[in-house]
Amino acid sequence: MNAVNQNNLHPRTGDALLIVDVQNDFLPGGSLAVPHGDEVVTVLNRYLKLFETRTLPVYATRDWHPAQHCSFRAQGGPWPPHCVAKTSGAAFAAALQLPPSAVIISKAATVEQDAYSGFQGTSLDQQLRADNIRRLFIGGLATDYCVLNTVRDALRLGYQVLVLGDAIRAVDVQLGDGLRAEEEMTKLGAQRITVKEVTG
Ligand code: VGL
Ligand code: ZN
Repeated sequence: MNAVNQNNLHPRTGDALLIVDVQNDFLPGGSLAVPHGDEVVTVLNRYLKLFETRTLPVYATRDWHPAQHCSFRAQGGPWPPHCVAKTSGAAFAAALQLPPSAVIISKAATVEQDAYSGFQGTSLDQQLRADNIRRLFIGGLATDYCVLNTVRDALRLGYQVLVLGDAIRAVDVQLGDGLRAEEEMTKLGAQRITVKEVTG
């Protein structure tokens, strides 16, 4: 990676950090634990510091399900109950240093709708447009579900997308799901970056 490319990765006006679903239920010990999900937090905290230093906006999505959500097994869905609104499982990871100014985007908050993408059924696109955001730094959980679908929608909506490769982890229901998701995001036009390339 040459110096010019490194420089282009520095957060600047028009950029936002978009943190996807870093919630207790997706961390080890949670009801839908993503293997090594907790490892994204320290990397995301480094990005949070970079964005805060530059007074650039931070967005954080969260799964915010009702207790009888359609994605839960009791209702015929694929998942154990997780991220029930207002429970500790739905809270952001305690170690994640979200600033008070972070814009919180709640999704899949009605019984009948699931949403893997932070754009689905939310005002995320409108808010990003109002903030004049053109480029998104996207990391969080899980690579093969909410990160993948958020990245797909972001690209479709015309945002430039940098996927934080060392700040995502996969559920891997099927072995290789996470790697396939990363390949798809790259194929669709997202650029995979690591924090070392941004700060180094
Ligand atoms: C997610 C499964 C179910 C995610 C949300 O945040 O990736 N995965 N609900
Ligand atoms: Zn969910």
